[in-house]
Amino acid sequence: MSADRHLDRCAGRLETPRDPGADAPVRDRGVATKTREKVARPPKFKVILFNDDYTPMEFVVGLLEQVFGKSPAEATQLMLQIHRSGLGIAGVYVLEVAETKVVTVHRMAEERGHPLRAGVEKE
Ligand code: TYC
Repeated sequence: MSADRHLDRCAGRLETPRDPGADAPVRDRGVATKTREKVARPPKFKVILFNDDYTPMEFVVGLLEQVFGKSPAEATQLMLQIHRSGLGIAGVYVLEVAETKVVTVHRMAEERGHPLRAGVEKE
């Protein structure tokens, strides 16, 4: 398969476009040009959770389940990894979602009087 056909497949394009005019070469004084839609991949951001000495383990596990969609087993393993190593990645998202997760973590922790901190880092 040619590289172009491969890219078309990856972009989810039909092999035979319904509207042949849309992807057809535009001829301009003998020079054929082809416009190709770019596949936009927005940058992703890690939500980092930091260890501290006071936030209860059960609270962190519950938060990882509720806010980051982890299973109870995943949440427990990740909490222990953060507890032992100092920090861990709770999830990877586009910037707006990552920032919202951090705000949610801080709000939930503050409501309970826990010092838990989270941050965003570009992948
Ligand atoms: N170190 C905390 C404790 O011993 C538990 C903890 C885990 C806190 C992960 C924060 O991100 C954290 N109670």
